[in-house]
Amino acid sequence: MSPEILKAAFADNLNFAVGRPAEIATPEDWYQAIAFSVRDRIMHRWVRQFEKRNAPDVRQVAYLSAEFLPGPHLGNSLLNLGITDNARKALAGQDLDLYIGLEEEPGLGNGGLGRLAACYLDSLATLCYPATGYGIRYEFGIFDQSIKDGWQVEVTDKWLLPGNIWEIKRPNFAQVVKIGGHTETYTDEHGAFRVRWIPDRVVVGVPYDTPIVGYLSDSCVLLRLWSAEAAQSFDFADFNRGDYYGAVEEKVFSENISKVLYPNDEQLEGKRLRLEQQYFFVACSIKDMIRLCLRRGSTLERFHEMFCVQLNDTHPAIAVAELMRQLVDKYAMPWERAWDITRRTFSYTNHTLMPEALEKWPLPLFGSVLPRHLEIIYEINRRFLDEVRTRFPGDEGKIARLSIIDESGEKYVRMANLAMVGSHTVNGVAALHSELVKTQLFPDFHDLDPKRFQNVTNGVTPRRFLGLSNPGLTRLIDGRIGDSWLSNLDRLRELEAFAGDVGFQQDWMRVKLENKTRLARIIRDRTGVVVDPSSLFDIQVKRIHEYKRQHLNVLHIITLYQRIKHDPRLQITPRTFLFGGKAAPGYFMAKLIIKLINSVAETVNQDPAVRDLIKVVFLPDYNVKHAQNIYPAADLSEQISTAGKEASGTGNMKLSLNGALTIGTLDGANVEIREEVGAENFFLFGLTCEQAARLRAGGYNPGDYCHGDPELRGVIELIDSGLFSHGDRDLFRPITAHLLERDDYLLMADYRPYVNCQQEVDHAYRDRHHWTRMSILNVARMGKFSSDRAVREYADNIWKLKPFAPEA
Ligand code: GFP
Repeated sequence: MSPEILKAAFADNLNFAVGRPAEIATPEDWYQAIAFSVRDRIMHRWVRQFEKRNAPDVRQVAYLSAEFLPGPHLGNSLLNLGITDNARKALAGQDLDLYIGLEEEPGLGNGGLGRLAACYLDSLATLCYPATGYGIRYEFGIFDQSIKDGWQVEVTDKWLLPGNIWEIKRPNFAQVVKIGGHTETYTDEHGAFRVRWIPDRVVVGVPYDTPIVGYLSDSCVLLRLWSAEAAQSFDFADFNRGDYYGAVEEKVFSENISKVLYPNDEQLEGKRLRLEQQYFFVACSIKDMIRLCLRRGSTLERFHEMFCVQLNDTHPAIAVAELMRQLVDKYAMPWERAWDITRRTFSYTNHTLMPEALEKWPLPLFGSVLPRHLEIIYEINRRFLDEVRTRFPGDEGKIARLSIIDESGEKYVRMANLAMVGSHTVNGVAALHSELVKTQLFPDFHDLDPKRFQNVTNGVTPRRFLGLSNPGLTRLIDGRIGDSWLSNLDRLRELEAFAGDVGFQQDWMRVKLENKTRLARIIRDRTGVVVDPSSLFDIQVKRIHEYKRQHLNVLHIITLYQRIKHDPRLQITPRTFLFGGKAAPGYFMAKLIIKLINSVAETVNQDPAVRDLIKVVFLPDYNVKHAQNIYPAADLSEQISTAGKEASGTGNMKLSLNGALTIGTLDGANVEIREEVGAENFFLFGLTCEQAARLRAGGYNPGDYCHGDPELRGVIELIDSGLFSHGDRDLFRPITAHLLERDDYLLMADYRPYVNCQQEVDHAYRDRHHWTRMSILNVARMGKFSSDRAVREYADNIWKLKPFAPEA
């Protein structure tokens, strides 16, 4: 598409869609005009493929996810359409990057899980798989984070306020969803015994569609997000009676369902609205699929041939019972047939081993929101447990563990068990994690049917996370191996040949320095802290959680601080420690860790004795947009979770793909990253998963580690002395006391190996040529971690899905 055509499109859209004369158009107006023009081109592709996508023999994947974190669309869509350069030319002299930067991102996810879903949509589109991502159009996404006096403050994310150009409302495909009430039995006209659900209320789900265009593929997939509306915006009966407030109440009540994204790590028990949210989007999505299936002239007997449905964690697991309800209650299918179709339709991805993240709903709550589903779940469970009993007679323990209903105390519905029973395949998200899913999480299900378990190691899209966010490195790589690697990441291997090339190394270092300089400017503008771009950029960006161990990183920083204070002539490699990440609003320890980071930063950054050898920065409001500036600037990637706790990680992949070396434990996908890049190009430390388990089993006493290590003791004492808290000795006591007394995440045991490993990093960074060689090799060997590879594995091994050829 030539610059001239784009120029005309921008002018047209400024005129007709935005309605502003060019002479007085603001940057926001220009952003809109460009976004509309890009959307037009995406729509053109979308419409052109309509026939192909909807052909009766085309099988589709529906990716059901309560979270999608796509990041801003404009820059990525320009890249994927291959028109960024021409758009720049068309804007002759105007700053495209400024306009791109104005876009609010849809923060419709907490972190890894939602971002993974967005990467998969990018790859599904790029590889021309027919796919729809189904989710919730939260009016308020994940909160914006600001920092006041070192503490996290949550601010409502009003991402829809400026309008959202990328979505199209489709009221004609709206669905009605029932909630609450009771069930009753009746006999139908054929004399068959049937059940119907009489709800307390109904809400309407209205879909908003965002087509996602693939990279140079001409193909699109759809992100269809449901928004809740009242069945009638006004209750006219109430209104006519003069009860205005009563009339709008129903509207407010209904719209609440898609109002806000729940942050992770909060107590969910009793969160009725969250269960309603999950059911709401699942019910709308299943009905939408049924509509499409019937529209294509198929019968529901073939539902599982037309759709494969991926459950992204347990949030959409209620889909199993909902499809059964539709098939049995509404379409009068015999139970056995309906169950066979259901089992062939669903597959389930597990993303966490953390017990508190495995969803379960108190039975009374569940029954009051979804009375019919509870009955269906009882029936699924009864039949399932009968089978188990015949295979393991008398093993009541096994039966209790496998049951969808937890009856060990207060009764719960276990959503993971429902997902397991109702799916043909379950997968973990990294090799180690998938093993732990078999052996620790679901050993009884594994005994029952080992063939059902698979692994699909996560992947990330190289388009957004290298092509878009690191144009300097992209150009450098293109210059050596051509540009086809962006859709065939294995081709990065060809860079190995240049790893020792001094000229290439210098270019590599130059690009890294440019990226660090740019980030240093952002840091200064956003926090006021001045950092030196030539220092080692040591980066930990991810949700704040004790298992991710940001506080282990802090212990190392304080260790260095202590050493510098003790020895005024000490020489160490200058470092900038950068943190980013949100803590769940109700997660006290995570919020205290943020305060600790900021407090240490305040002390260390201002102490002249430190001689600027270390700087500590907490960059507020970590999100996709900021991540895109951070990854390219990283020298060192902190992946230091307690082994066995991080299912996979994807930040580890993005950082390494941008040339950062990893310091990490043998956890999640770190294990595979290390295998790929080579042990000599990875800084490994810490307990393995087995060692951690043995240590715990043998009676772990964290205090012993502290008492036996004077340096560690000094660090803890320094925190407790009030040095970082203006004399307040109690402020951080919950952290230090927990470390000394319980230390669930084994920081004390891993402290010394970590600090020693950091010393190796310090030495290694001094040999810049060798470091750069390792950095090049890291990038060259990251091919495996493309989301294209992951999506192909899902398509081949789980979904049995074929790509379709888009129109030329
Ligand atoms: C979760 C897991 C991560 C994993 C992602 C995607 O992330 O280890 O990489 O899912 O599979 F914890 P969060 O949503 O919890 O960030």
